Amino acid sequence: MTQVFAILNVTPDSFSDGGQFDSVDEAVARGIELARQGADFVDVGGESTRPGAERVDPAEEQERVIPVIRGLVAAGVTVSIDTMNSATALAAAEAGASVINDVSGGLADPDMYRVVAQTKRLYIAMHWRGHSTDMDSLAVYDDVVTDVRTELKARLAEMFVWGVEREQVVLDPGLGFAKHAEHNWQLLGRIDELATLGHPLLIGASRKRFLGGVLPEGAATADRDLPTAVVSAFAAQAGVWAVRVHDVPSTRTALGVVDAWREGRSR
Ligand code: PMM
Repeated sequence: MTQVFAILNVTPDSFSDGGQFDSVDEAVARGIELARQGADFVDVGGESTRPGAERVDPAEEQERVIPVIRGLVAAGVTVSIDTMNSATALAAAEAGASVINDVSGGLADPDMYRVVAQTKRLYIAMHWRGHSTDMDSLAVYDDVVTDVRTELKARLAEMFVWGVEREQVVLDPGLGFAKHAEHNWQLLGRIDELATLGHPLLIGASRKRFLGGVLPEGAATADRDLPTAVVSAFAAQAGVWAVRVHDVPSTRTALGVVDAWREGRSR
């Protein structure tokens, strides 16, 4: 059964839901609602990775996310922390986060693998080539799928040196990170090639710009929830372990279709 990670951005500037939750209570309430809608994990992030976004000081990042994580964990919600800072990952793990979701795959902070090994949390290592400010110039590949696979393999080799266990690691192709639209579609269409690395995979396509390419010109960001849900269904069919989405109900419905299709009946 494909797992659903629901996005809870607690940043003032994130492109799709940022700025909506200006109090801890509201963010916790939203996280609880996401879990009630069927999210298996609520992925809490305090630093925007939107193209061109400025870096956030780790102390400020922790001020944003730690109270929210505590509130969600107290309410029985399974939490993932979306951070590239090892200090934030450690603080989040101590506050009860079960998963460390690192969009830099360990490249942004030389201490990350040590913290992952120490905390023994599940670790999502995403393919990444550089910070948001210079991401576009890094979107150069011979063959995007082969190159992403090779670069993720190098990350795996390095994290194992630091004592991270194989069973801890989930891989993610990093859609939209130093990738143009066609790169994202090729990674999705050939996801089986990344599966050969032998780790569970997570796909984060939700509301990303490349989905606009299948929508009419001028469509709103919220219109991307339909193509997001379709991607969730194809990802599930391809054996992907998890999808990371903004809108949980539409992805739950899509995954319900996949199950019914497979089993010959709905629940
Ligand atoms: N994308 C974003 C943030 N975190 N984490 C993982 N593992 N994979 C992703 O694709 C990913 C991520 C950027 O999107 P957002 O600003 O909508 O959260």
